[in-house]
Amino acid sequence: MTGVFVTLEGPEGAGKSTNLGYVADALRRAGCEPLLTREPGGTPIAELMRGILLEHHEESMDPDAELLLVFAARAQHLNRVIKPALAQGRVVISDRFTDATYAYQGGGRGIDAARIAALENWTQGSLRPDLTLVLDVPVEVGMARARARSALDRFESEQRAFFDAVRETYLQRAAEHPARYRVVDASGELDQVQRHLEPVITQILERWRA
Ligand code: T5A
Repeated sequence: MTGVFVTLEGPEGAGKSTNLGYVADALRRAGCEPLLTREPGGTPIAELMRGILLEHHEESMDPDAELLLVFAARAQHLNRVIKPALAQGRVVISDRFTDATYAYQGGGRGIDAARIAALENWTQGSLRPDLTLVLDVPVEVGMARARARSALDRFESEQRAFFDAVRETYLQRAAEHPARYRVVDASGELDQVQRHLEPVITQILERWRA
């Protein structure tokens, strides 16, 4: 793979979608047209799976079913969209990827990380993001933003302990693998957050040109 694979992660309401647009605009100004995508989703079939994952259902979703559906959507997305774009040398920026599975299904639902790692290896082989940007925000700040924006989806309707575990898992993973992760404080005003993104944008461009 000759392209650059970047993922944006963080708890609910961290500002991933907002800042993805900012990063993409900066790359375009530098002559790099990134492929922007998201998980769960990113292809028509994977977006159908996203609907099942995010919508409320009368029946509660079994955590294993949730985990497998996340990876089913990922297999579709990876093989139909991400890998072909990387093979063409493009910068691919995904709004969430497998770190979200460790955070939500692992931290939040309590599924053993080894089971997630087994599915990660099966679905992705050796492919991992080149750079993962974690937008970190306290749970109450992120949830206030999410509530102000729209009705809460199935994940956003979880309890406080779930979100604490999600945030904690992201920070733990970033601390364990500092070479791949950049943690940015996303609790401040947008222009302040975006100033912190400048070194990340430079790093993406350097890798893309290398
Ligand atoms: N999921 C996903 C799993 O459980 N396992 C997995 O493996 C994967 C891949 C969908 C859900 O799926 C789960 C996790 C998620 O719950 P999603 O579509 O990324 O994932 O959904 P959310 O995380 O819910 O994304 P949001 O759209 O809610 O949050 P964003 O993208 O982080 O935030 P954004 O940019 O939309 O901003 C939210 C609001 O805050 C404002 C924005 O204007 C917007 O109104 N805002 C700020 N306001 C003030 N100051 C700032 N600095 C601000 N930044 C943004």
